[in-house]
Amino acid sequence: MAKVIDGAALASSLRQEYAQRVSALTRRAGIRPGLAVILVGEDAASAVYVRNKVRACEAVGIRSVRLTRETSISTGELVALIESLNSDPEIHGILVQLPLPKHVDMTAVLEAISPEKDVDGFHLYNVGGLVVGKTVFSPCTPYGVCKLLESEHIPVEGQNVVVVGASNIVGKPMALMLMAKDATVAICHAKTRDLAQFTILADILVVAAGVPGLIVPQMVKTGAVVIDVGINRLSDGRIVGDVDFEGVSKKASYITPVPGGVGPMTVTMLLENTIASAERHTRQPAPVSEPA
Ligand code: L34
Repeated sequence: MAKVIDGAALASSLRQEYAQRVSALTRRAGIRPGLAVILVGEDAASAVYVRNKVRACEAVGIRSVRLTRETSISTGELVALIESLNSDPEIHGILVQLPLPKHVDMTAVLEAISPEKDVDGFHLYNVGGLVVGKTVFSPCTPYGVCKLLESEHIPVEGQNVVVVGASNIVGKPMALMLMAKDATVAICHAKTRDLAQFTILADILVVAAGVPGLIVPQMVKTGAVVIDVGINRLSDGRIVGDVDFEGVSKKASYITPVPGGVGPMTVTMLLENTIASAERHTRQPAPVSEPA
């Protein structure tokens, strides 16, 4: 039976550390990290995620500003809102919750965010940084997955990693981050023929496809580490990932649950990025050691 990786527990222990980092920053530099979260429209899942983010900010002492806008907002109006946040010295992080309504030019919106405040890591500058290994802000979901692997001391170097899903939010940055740790990475997606032929080779299988029940035990190597990034709401109200948790648990060595796995870590990495942004803003590195 696989060990279930408790993302909620790791998230809460990291948040205790972050609360101390926030109070140290306030003591040392008189700065309180500030995050602006922009939520457009009525997407129910987005509303839940944003609520979780705002609550998590409160719990560690980050000031959060939740800006909700109607679905009808134009690209220009969103860009103007972002520009005002770019020049607000009390805001260290700006996040536009995705997905945006179809009529909004997402690329234009993401490029409007100052790269120094882009705590999601979605601006082209930060995407490029990730590609060449000079990351400023790591995208929160794949960053959270890396922290989960580290916390369990799961080696990545030289391992076969298969990422299922090639989105800009999860799949692509995930592949880059694990490549940077010297894994052998394959990315599969909706057009991949015979998915099982790839997944069966994975020592570490990261699934972010948004298809409930996509990964069944026959597709998983015995002893594999299975990270389920999917969050699907079934018609009966249940929330499940992309992996047949019951079945795959019997074959894997580690598995993440949904909920309580990657989701809470996504939120937690946003806190870390926001604090790091505020720390950078002071341009004063923390003292390496206390004077005797
Ligand atoms: N800009 N858009 C932007 N940044 C992001 O990092 C996200 N993502 C994804 C969707 N859009 C985004 C999130 O915030 C997914 N995501 C996210 C955030 C929080 C949780 C899941 C996904 C989360 O809190 N999950 C809980 C359960 C939540 C529930 O009840 O539905 C969990 O335990 O998995």
